[in-house]
Amino acid sequence: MATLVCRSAFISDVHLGLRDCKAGYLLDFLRRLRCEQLYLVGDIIDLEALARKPWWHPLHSAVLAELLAHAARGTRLTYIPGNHDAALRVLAGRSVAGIEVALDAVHVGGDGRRYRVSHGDEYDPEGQGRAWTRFGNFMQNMVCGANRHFNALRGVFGLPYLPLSLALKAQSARTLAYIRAFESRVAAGTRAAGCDGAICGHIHFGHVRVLDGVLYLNDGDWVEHCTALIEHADGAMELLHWSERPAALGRASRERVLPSPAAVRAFAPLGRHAGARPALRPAA
Ligand SMILES: [Mn+2]
Repeated sequence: MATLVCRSAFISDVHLGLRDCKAGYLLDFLRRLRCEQLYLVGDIIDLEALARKPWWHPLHSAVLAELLAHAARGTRLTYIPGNHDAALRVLAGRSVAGIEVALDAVHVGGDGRRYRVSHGDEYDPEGQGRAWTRFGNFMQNMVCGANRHFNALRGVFGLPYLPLSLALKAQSARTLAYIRAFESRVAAGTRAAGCDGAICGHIHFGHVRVLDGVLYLNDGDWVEHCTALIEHADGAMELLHWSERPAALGRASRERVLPSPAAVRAFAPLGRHAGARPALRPAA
């Protein structure tokens, strides 16, 4: 089994306990991953959904077991709860089964860059956050339902998993406006905090970009897009899509941030960037 060796890795918005969590793909990613530090950037267990409608799958238990196995092997694990697992914030400052729980963290990259790591819901303004949640729930039901049928059909024909909502999100002006505004608020907050970059999740839209002089790195989600952010030994950051066909979606190095051709196709707004570079393969 090919392993993916890196310095650190960031995943968020796994939503264990939600039917649409892509636990199988995440399990494959975690079993191949070998890193020094693994950050769980919020919404890992969807306590909100579980309170509404209790549902669980053995694969979701397997994901938890694999995370504990990482901790047992010596990987440093940091769990930063999000808004769907906010109840776990009371454990901040404690170590649970070898996993450090924190409200946020500062990650120092291999190249010396300082990143503020947080789930990202703190950048949702009160009113807009609620409107987004309502709209998000509507989208969630619509898109995840359609996504499930779409990919079940693709599976019948032997085609690999393809997140349907990427295309839909890129088509929705309202969604894109929300994403852009969120990214701007994160960038402003990061600059004010004196960090070189932000690493977050929350909006289920993985993205690597320079914004107002800081790096905006969103690790995406495992409900639809199956993306993770990994850091190479030299500090380069890379957003990966992980299903039957793993692909690099974007990469940030010390000098510049450039999207891969896959990202240009998948994330329409990135198409403005010139000089896309070839996709990078995960370490074999
Ligand atoms: Mn969230």
